[in-house]
Amino acid sequence: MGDSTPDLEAIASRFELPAAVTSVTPLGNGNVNDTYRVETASGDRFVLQRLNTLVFPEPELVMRNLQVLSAHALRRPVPAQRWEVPRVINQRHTNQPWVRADGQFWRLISFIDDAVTLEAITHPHQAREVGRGLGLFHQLLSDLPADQLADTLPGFHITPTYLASYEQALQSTQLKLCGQGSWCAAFVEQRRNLAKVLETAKAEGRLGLRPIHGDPKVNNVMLCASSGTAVSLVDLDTVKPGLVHYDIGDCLRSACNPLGEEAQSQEAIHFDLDLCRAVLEGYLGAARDSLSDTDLDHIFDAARVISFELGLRFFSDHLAGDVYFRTQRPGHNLDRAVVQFKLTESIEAQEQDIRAIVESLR
Ligand code: GN1
Ligand code: MG
Repeated sequence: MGDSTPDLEAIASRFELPAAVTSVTPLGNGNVNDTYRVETASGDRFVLQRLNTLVFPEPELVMRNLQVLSAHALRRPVPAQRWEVPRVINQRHTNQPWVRADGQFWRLISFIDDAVTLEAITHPHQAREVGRGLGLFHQLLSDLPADQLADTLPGFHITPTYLASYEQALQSTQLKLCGQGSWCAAFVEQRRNLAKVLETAKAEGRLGLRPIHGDPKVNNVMLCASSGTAVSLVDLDTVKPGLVHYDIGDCLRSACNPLGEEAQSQEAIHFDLDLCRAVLEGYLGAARDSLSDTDLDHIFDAARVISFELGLRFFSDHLAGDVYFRTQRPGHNLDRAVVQFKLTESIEAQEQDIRAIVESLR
């Protein structure tokens, strides 16, 4: 990322807008990109984002995936209930859906009005809607061939690759492990075999590639401000071919952790079974038709391995000096890793109950 402060209003004004820009203010709290809300004199709102090109080295491909997704959604029948797919806005007088300024990559997308996001879930009703939102998204994309999307982030959610990077980070770190750090290292050591569970199922042909969202955590599901129903999935940078299990696992690890991924009281972290049931009811209610029995067999593994994987990613980044995820304080990524590993432990301790929930919803 460049160090100079960009002129956000000038960048926003280079896109095709209905009226002059009146304000640009920070929006949300993503760990990778920078996001702003743009307001115009006509009262319209948009989302301006600077893509982190260290994470997304080919941002044009990210944009192309977004356009393939929007075009596909437009070809589908209009859903009975409100459901919106964020629209890409082009640069003024061109068909180019991005602006490059000072080596930085910017894009503008439509804003989902009358909708809110949650940082953590406290009630099963919210969990059901978050699950339903992901289910609608998967259902919408279930007839889009995965090869129409580019792989914009090779290795993303390939857990064995993260394990290999972790080993490198562990060997080359300047940090001396003690306390929480030693606990995390021992935690990973005991679970080396877990890392390959989904990749083995893929390699053996038991699970297949489909278009996925890639990052369906709770705060990427927009809920109607008045009714609380899911109306959109946002943050579409990680849309690409993958296993729907990466998404199901990511949604479960995020939605069933009532204390949230930034929790300070790590001893109290737990995976909540009532929320798990609600997420899966919502998800399967919308997407059951697009899943095979084998897909359902791997839901427990998905929740376990994606929680473990995110812990591994945070821990590796801590060891590497916080180069990937944005941090607010020293040790932030280590704390985040502990939260995900505690969540993994809680998932493991409740394996029979989680499998029983999936069975009851088959
Ligand atoms: C990152 O930037 P954000 O918050 O949308 C990350 C996800 C993680 C998430 C954890 C491209 O997403 O994979 O699950 O942080 N995105 C990327 O909060 O690495
Ligand atoms: Mg994201």
